[in-house]
Amino acid sequence: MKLSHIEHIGIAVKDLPAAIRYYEDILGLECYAIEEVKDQRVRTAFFKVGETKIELLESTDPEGPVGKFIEKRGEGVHHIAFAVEGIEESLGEAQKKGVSLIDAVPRRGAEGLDIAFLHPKCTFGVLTEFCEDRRNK
Ligand code: CMX
Repeated sequence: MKLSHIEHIGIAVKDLPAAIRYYEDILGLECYAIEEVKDQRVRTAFFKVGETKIELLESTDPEGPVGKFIEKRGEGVHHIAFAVEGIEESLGEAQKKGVSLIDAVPRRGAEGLDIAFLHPKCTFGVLTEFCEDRRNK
């Protein structure tokens, strides 16, 4: 499997504008994109820190993955996303080695990336995402 870097860290928040203010006013980062991902029932805000991004996630539906996460566990780190080369092969390899996949087939996520999640029960409690940018390929 080829993981090149941490593409982003997803952070669940209750109030997107308030969280954006923290990242901009206190940490001095710039929010460069806000995007609703209907399929995932979230509104996202992105910041760059070197090669890695911070993705803030505000739920648009209490029954969606982030809505349920906040209800159960409160705000905080929701997932870690690794940039991979060959997302299908990486998923296949993880599955062969006994990891349960949430997405057996990649789907389209924020920023037009192909994304897929591994189940946190098999990844030591950290929801893990693979993503691959194939927009210009
Ligand atoms: N990190 C770690 N553990 C998590 C978790 C997370 N983000 N979300 C849920 N869990 C845990 C729960 O705490 C629960 O543990 P216990 O059984 O010990 O209580 C267990 O997983 C099952 O949780 P649940 O509330 O019953 O939730 P579901 O089974 O309905 O769903 C999950 C859990 C991870 C399968 C689901 O959230 C999912 O499919 N996630 C992938 C998609 C996603 O998260 N999208 C949002 C981000 C999109 C984006 O980045 O654009």
